[in-house]
Amino acid sequence: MGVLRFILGDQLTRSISSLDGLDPEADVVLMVEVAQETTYVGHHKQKIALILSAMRHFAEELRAEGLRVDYVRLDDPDNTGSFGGELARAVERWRPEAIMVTEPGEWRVLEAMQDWRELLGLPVHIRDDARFLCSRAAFARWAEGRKQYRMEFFYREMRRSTGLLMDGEEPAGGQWNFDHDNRKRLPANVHPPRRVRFEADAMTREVLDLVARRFAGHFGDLEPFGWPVTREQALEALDHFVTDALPLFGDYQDAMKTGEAFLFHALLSPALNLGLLTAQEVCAAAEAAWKAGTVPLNAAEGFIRQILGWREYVRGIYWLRMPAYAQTNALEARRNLPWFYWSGETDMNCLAQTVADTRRHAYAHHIQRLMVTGNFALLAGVEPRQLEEWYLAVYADAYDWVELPNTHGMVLFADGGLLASKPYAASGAYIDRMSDYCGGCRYDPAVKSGPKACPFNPLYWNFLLENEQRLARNPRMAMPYRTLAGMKPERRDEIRRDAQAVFERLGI
Ligand code: FAD
Ligand code: DLZ
Ligand code: SF4
Repeated sequence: MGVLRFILGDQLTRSISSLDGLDPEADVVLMVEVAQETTYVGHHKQKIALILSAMRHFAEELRAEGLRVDYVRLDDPDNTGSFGGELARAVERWRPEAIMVTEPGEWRVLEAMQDWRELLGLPVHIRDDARFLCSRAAFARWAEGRKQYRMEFFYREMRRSTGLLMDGEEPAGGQWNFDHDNRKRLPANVHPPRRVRFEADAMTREVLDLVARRFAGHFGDLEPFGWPVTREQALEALDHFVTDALPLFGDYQDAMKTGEAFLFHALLSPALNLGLLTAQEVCAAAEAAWKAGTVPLNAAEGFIRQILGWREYVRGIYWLRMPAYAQTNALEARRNLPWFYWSGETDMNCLAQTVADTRRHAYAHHIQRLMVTGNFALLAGVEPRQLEEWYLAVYADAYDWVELPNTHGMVLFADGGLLASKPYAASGAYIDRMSDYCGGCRYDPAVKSGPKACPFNPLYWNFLLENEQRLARNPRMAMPYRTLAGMKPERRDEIRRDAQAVFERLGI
């Protein structure tokens, strides 16, 4: 035969580079469900179901097109459980002249790929992943010679190079960024739209049964399961988002509300990261809606920045800095991850709600991830590796290339400020301003110490105290450190005692 074209579970795009030049007569497409990938972290049940169902649907689409697809299921009795093992078996079956694969989204898998040539005894061609708007090489050129990599500057370059939301050389509306308009609390009379969720067809049903049997001990609820598992469904989800939610996306981007996990967010990251949608088409859809006058500029810009800016930027940082990136621990954080991240059992209402949303949907929106679970772990000094494992496991959209920079850099400042110019540390007042969580909490965000005090308050000041040597000279931290400098030694001791009491209660 010809070439064995190996497609990984998050490469479900017809135009994936590993299929370029495919000869339908001679070549075979290989896809494998393997235990190593389903268990290298304890993925949320919905995440496993999503990936396996989307893989099976994609394989069917390729077959319907007349391609030869060799698909290995997880419960195949001869399944060896690893990419390498399944490739070796497929080479025995097909005797190809070479393997063609698109580079993976994880350093771990890329490292394993380097051994495949020797393992399999034939050429292994690794092609670039062309699904991103900024190639790894272009990002490296942008980063060269810079001391700090600021997303805002990268984003402007990307706006210029793609022409998205540009008016000639100038940004549309005369501003690059409308963040200032995008920090509203959700008023009681504004109701988020009903979201499109997709019924499981027979193929998804079979996968749901498999996951229920095989991964019963994994985190999270398996059902209701409503994620798009085909490109057709993902396009419907995109259309629904642009029509029903995008117009208010900007205004309420940072808001949080009890019982409203989705608000005006896109819910598109699982489909995007699997390859069911491209970044280019999603940005183009938002821009087109703005041009048609159905979406205001602050919403279109706020949304496009997340994808054209943040998504591309974190991917660039990941490949530029791995594997050393994951090893840093700039704030020397060593505490254990509190157990409630897995159990959801905590009397801190914001955390209980966020973990509950996460368990139920394998989803929480960005501000919940950054300012609730992320912020708490930052303030508590949780060891980066433990928090990273949690984020990688619990969200349907989580892959190392995007999860790691967000957790390690944006949330934990473990890279010492490569990605963010200051830690996103906040006390209970921020959560109170942006949500209704505090109203239903036994703690009070306005109380600074004692049994009613919101635990975020002593932890916030304790974080500043613990990191005084490392952070006090950061100009963006000048204000809180001035306040700290004005505190009496007795107040500092009280903060340390209150924070210690929180750690003891949590057993960390
Ligand atoms: P929206 O809020 O509607 O945003 C639109 C799109 O922008 C998203 O679909 C996503 O593709 C992109 N986007 C937004 N913010 C980011 C960002 N910071 N980095 C990369 N892309 C972004 N996103 C993932 O896709 N996978 C992850 O594993 C992941 N882990 C995260 C971990 C932490 C600690 C934090 C703070 C953020 C993480 N994010 C991750 C980013 C962001 O929270 C999710 O992309 C977003 O919540 C997905 O939901 P949505 O599609 O409704 O997004
Ligand atoms: C995440 C995941 C899971 C749960 N299962 C599989 C699988 O069985 N087969 C597969 O090809 N990919 C799976 N994936 C996605 C891979 O982990 C992902 O492709 C790599 O981590 C590279 O990003
Ligand atoms: Fe969270 Fe504190 Fe508000 Fe309770 S009072 S919900 S712990 S921020």
